[in-house]
Amino acid sequence: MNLPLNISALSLPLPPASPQFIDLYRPGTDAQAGQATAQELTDGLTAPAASVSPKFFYNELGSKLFEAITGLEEYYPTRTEAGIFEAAHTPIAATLAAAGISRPCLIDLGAGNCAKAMTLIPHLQPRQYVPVDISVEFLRDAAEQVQNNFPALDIVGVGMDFSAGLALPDEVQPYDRVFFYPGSSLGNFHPAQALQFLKHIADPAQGKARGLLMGIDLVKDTARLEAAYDDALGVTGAFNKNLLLNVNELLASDFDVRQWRHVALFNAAESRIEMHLEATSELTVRWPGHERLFKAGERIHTECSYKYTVDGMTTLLRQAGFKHIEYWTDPDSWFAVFWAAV
Ligand code: AVI
Repeated sequence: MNLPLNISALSLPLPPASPQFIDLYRPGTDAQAGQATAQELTDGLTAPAASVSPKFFYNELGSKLFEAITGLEEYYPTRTEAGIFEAAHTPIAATLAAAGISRPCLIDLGAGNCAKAMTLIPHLQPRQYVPVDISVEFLRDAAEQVQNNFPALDIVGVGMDFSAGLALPDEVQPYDRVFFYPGSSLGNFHPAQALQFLKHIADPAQGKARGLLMGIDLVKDTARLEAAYDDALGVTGAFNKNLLLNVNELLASDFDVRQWRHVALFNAAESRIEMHLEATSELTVRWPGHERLFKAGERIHTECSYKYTVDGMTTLLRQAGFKHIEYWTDPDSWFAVFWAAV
């Protein structure tokens, strides 16, 4: 029997291809990676001044809580940076073009929900988009979203901890690489580590970069800075405490989030916001082979968020070896977007 040919069905647009995805971050499933993570966490938790790296904020719930933070009234960085990109996308694209980069391979470090890159993609017209994040499942969904929005775009999602190195898989194009590092995430490194990281990007033998497009939060009044990290709704407090749930998962520890208080303060001498978790009473935390007693009021340092001046960041970029530096700011000079060419 001849079936009637459905012409309209044949002319429907094809669904977008799925992005490629390469997962290089497996602390929960890969025994060796799991051991290294457990050791790193144990070292921090048993140090006289306890600390946990801020990278442990970003399990799936942590990424969602961070996404919520970016929408808070008090958290000005995200919308201020978005305003700069909105106002300056033409000069930014022209600056890349002047450097001979017309269709970059855009490598989005700490891509999260990829929202920032999605606003830039129409203007920068990347040949390939490479979102990179430690929060693997969250990134997988975000990369799908980007593909839905840009069906023809070549996307290679990479799940990895890039604080440990920038060795990208072979699927990432080796030419015209532009590293995109928005959101002032560089501020979460100590300045010496930030310099190392920038040197790494500026070294063509390492990341094969042509340049770096980066957002940096600038020094401003203490009250505004502290409100951004201690919002009235308590979302940042939940984000901070969720780190303990992630540690429980990775280390099989028994932190009880109800016993901890969120603390955020601006350390002016170091030009950084510090986030801590403070024990509300004396308590003991246990995990396989270890335990730690915390006195009431004792803290775990969970994050530094350094705030730079334009001059300070320009100096750091030059020290790292970048040759040509430009920047754009908002009208209040709260935030800056830097272009640094290799
Ligand atoms: C990802 N990073 C740049 C954020 C910051 O502002 O340092 C993380 C954050 N911590 C608390 N709120 C947001």
